[in-house]
Amino acid sequence: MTATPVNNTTAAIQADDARHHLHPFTDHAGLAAKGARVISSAEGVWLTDSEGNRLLDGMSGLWSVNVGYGRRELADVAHAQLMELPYYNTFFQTTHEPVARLGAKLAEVTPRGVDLFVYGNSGSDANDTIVKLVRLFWNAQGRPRKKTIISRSYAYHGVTMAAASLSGLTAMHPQFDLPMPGVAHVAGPYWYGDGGDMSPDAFGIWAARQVERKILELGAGNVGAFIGEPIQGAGGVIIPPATYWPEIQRICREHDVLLIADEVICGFGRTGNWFGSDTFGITPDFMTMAKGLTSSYIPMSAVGIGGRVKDLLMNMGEEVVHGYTYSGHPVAAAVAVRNIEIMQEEGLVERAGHDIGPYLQARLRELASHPLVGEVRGIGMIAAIEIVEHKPSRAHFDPKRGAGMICRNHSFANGLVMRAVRDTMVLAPPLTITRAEVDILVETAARCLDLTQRDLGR
Ligand code: PXG
Repeated sequence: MTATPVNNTTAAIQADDARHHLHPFTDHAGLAAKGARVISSAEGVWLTDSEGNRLLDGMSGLWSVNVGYGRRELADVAHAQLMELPYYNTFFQTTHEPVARLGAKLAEVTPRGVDLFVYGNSGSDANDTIVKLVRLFWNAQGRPRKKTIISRSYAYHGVTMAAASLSGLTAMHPQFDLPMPGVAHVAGPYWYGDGGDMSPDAFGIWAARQVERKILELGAGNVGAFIGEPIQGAGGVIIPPATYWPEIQRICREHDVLLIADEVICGFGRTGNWFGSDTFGITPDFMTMAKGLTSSYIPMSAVGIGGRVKDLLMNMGEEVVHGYTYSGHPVAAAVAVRNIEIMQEEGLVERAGHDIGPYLQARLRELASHPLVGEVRGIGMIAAIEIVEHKPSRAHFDPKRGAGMICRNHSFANGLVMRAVRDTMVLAPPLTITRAEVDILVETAARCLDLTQRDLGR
């Protein structure tokens, strides 16, 4: 018997995909008409598509393949674990070695005090877990009204009901009757876009005080937690002024509000330290981790818990009625442990903080003199290039002109994956990128800015 031949031409893959696959955040008819780009393989920082084109992945997949593609050790560890114990649950007073080792490994790298972990499969479900634990915590304190969670504009916390509610990208709400009750949003610390005449430091204090104003408006007795990404990633790599996080920390302490640091993008070396909380001096009660936890080789998320919430959970004397079939999946846990070990063995976090990160940032700053570039910002291995029409006033182009999308399209056509958030080009390459590859990235970005300028007729 001969096997049915597989039609794996680009067109055949695109046709199957268009017929049966509803993509995330995608206009289905529009994509079906033009066909999705098919990515076939990857090595290091390079993707190869089904037509044989090579692309430098300036986004690490989705801010997440921190150790780069093609790591045989991660495949080997997954294979070995699949053979040894592909699955067992952690519900009925059982555990297994990979999940136990992962907790110990994570505790080595998370900020001091954060050393209790709950596992899931995505950043979204991890944030939902946190929302439930905030409720559990305040219920256990006999303060059942202290439940509202304050989030910010430009925030991205995921797409499940609670996580989408926490997200501050307002397009995520109307289709789904969100946000759900118990979530309030305030302005995010986007100085370049919203800071007007204020200095960055003054704006940082102003933005933090929006949180305090909201707490006072709702009553501190009704506010359970504040959630923030140390740097807002999907919202456009918004780096808060230096004054912001210390003031947030003070406000949370003063009003007895739990602090949630969503480290899904910032975690695992992205900002040049293990966590964004280290970079900004944040002491979180909860940390959301996903993406870089396994460098996305396999889905996994973790919630890190410290302080009084940890003390409560460790000593409740009753069941915490929560958990997924795949909580602490052994294969994912084994990959996560090895991924963190690789980062430690190769000093990738130090490299992001002190070597390749500063090099990337310095080279990108050269683009600041480009006529279209209002600001280049970034730290470690995360960066943004903000396209503006008028530099002195920081005025953007009319969104209808799609400046960011034009630049993004040139970028893909020129062999670089660089994303557009509104008119801000965002970058987050693997922590393993070489200097020569950074040079290619920056030179391609410069060329794409020129082409964008030409298309905009400037
Ligand atoms: N928190 C943060 C800070 C994130 O960036 C999530 C939570 C949700 O994780 P999951 O695993 O449920 O997707 C994210 C995810 C983009 C983009 O366009 C960013 C994310 C996801 C999809 C697209 O930049 N971040």
